[in-house]
Amino acid sequence: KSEVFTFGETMVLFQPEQMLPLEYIHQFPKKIGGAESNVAIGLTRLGHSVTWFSKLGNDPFGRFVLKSIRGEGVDVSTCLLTDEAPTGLLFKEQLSPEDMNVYYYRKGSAASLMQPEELDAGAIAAARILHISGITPALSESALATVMEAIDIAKRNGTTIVFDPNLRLKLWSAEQAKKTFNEIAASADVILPGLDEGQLMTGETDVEAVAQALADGDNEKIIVIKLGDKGAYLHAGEQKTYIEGFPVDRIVDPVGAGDGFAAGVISGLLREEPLEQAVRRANAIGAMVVGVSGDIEGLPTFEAVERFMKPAGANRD
Ligand code: KDG
Repeated sequence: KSEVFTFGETMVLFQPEQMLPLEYIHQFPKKIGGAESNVAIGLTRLGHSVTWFSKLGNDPFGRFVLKSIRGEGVDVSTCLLTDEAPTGLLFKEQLSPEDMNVYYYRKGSAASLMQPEELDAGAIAAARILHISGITPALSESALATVMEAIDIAKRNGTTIVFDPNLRLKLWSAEQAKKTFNEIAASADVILPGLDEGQLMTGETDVEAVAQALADGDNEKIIVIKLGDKGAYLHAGEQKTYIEGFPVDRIVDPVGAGDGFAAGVISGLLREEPLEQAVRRANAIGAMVVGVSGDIEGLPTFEAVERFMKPAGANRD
């Protein structure tokens, strides 16, 4: 059984190599993109065992997604291929380094048909961590029910729940997201929002007030607010501290940094490291991911991130 269980939708990602409006792009390298599989792959690179579940179309794209994730060492043995609906697709359009648009072709996709009873309850019960992203509940009523079922199973079996809101306003309204995020957050042990997501969830503006509101008086809850290149703010009981980010020379592709960050925090929890160290590594992974094109290509191995975190010159013997 794996240390971590996660599930969601992974799409075939068509990512042009040029910064141009999509109507002028004629060639699309074919990759994969999905927040939860990005986290799963990030974790396998860091040396952990992960099970990822999804429902994919029984089509060439579904088989490509499945083989790619399996090839990264993630356990995909409980995934389902269905003839009922196609695999979702995603196009990225980059107009400047920081300005990335995404176009989804995923409505009614195979993943949106996932059902609570399709989850491997035994794998969630046996895992140390269940990772949930706020994208899955936006896919459909049955996907939302699947998220709630996974949370129930984790709660009954003492599996730690890590929640990354991952707000996607192309999938649902801010009001719908706010309601569901707060429902999930109430059950989560660890919450990893961006500042904008934390603000939406709590109605607070200030970083520290957002964290305080998310913890909601629960001293056991760990809140880590992502602050982009400024790093992150950690709030865990009495521990309240800003943890500085790492400088990024050149942003190539900002998508996927949050997933790398989540993998860093989860890895630290599995290694039972001090939280500050886990968040520092998460910051480092986020900085490494944005320097590389594609969602997963920049995710480092444990050794690579350790090297990256050393001050310049420190790795010379
Ligand atoms: O976090 C990166 C994801 O946004 C990307 O991989 C695509 O899963 C995706 C989504 O639903 O936006």
